[in-house]
Amino acid sequence: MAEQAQIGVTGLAVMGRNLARNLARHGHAVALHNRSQARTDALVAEHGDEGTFVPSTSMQEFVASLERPRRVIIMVKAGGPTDAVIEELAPLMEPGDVIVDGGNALFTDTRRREAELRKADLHFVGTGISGGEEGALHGPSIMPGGSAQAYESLGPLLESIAANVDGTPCCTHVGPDGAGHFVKMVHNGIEYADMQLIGESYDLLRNGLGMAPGDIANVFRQWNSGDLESYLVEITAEVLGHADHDTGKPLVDVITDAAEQKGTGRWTVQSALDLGVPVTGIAEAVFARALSGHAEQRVAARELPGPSGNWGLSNSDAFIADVRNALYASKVVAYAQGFDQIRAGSEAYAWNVNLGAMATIWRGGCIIRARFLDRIREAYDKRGDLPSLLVDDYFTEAVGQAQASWRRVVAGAAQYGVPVPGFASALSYYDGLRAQRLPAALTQGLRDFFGAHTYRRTDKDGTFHTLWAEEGRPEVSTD
Ligand code: NBP
Repeated sequence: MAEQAQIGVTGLAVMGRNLARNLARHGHAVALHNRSQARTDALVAEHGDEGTFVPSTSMQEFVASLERPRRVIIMVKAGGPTDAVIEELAPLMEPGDVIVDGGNALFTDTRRREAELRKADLHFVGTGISGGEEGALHGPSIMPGGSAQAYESLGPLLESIAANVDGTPCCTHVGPDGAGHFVKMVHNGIEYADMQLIGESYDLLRNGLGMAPGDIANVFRQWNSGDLESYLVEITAEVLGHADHDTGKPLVDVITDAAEQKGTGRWTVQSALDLGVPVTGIAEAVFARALSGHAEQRVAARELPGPSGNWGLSNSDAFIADVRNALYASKVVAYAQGFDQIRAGSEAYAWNVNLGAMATIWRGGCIIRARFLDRIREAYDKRGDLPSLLVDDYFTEAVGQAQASWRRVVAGAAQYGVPVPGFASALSYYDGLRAQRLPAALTQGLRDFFGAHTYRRTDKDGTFHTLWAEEGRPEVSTD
């Protein structure tokens, strides 16, 4: 077969199929392959008129249909299937060719695959793609890792199909090897935190104020016109405003209250533990989903004593404003923590990730797209080594203004029995970060007492140990 396709996609389930269509719609000739032929045939039959597709029945035929250097996007189930496809594909490729994994791979797998394929002079580009199936078709946010050389060949193609905000594509070279998948992982972690905080806001308005879902939908609709403007807030209004076709009840009242997870939130927290970055917002969100799924425990605990959750409030406008401010402040904390994790990962793996650029490519196409990402971009553009988003002037002021509301909401939730793990831990993180002195000094004292783990002093250099068992408890220098 003549070499005719500029890029190929193997794996034509929802994501691969839509990505291939997006590429074709942008004028790229796209080679198609799927393990089982039916998906390839269906794509050509249903959408063949959208652009130039070059279908194939085998991997050999697929590779032969690509112009050189070959560019292949793998869009299969992450894990074993990705390895299986690489095993079949790589021997057919030649030095300089580019293999892209667009699935939700664990970044350490991407590092392993990249190192392995580099030995054969193949470029392996682990690429985060966010936006779900709609994003894949109409413009996702794309986070490619891999070599700069691979990006030269691949970048223009990916940028042409990515979402675009103010003339800037939501796609940029993130950094070497696993950087793209790492950033996508943290993106998903932030998505977990954001959804948890939105859920807590809903719960407060529902249980604290006794509002109906349809009325809460209107509140979210209003919030979506200000600082909180974001895809997730927008679709919250849609979900809350939707009535179940069968029963006529609000759909949210018919859906089982046990949230599921595919694992990227958990990966984010596991990585954060390794890196020593306190991503409390993401962790609380992952654990809140886990708690929601523990049906037996929840049934057994339903009669535990405690307040009912109703605050008996008279001024609903003031309360709604408080919840809004608490949501905003907690969101800033969650994003600040996520960006801290990207910086820590970048340092640990020498990726040199530009944090402002990550905020830029998340402004469109992806699930956490939001107006305030512009502010995050500005903050990191102003100061690349910003120690925390919270100390950027804009966010310091915004969170400062939200603070009284935030404290009222968290205190009230504790008093009236509404679970707000996201709001409460975000506020504790904020207070921990700004504390003049932390009880960590006592922790060090205890560690020295029971385990001779030593401590440092505020007034002189070196490490010290108190001889706790000796009379007079003398202190010795351990340097
Ligand atoms: P799935 O994750 O459901 O995977 C189905 C595809 O994998 C099919 O093409 C299937 O081929 C292929 N496949 C499997 Br399963 N095992 C294979 C093997 N051993 N060898 C070759 N092919 C194999 O597809 P998806 O939902 O389109 O997602 C694709 C990737 O994109 C995943 O990694 C996913 O995590 C990621 N992602 C998904 C979303 C989303 O919203 N769905 C968003 C962002 C990223 P077959 O047709 O022959 O069974």
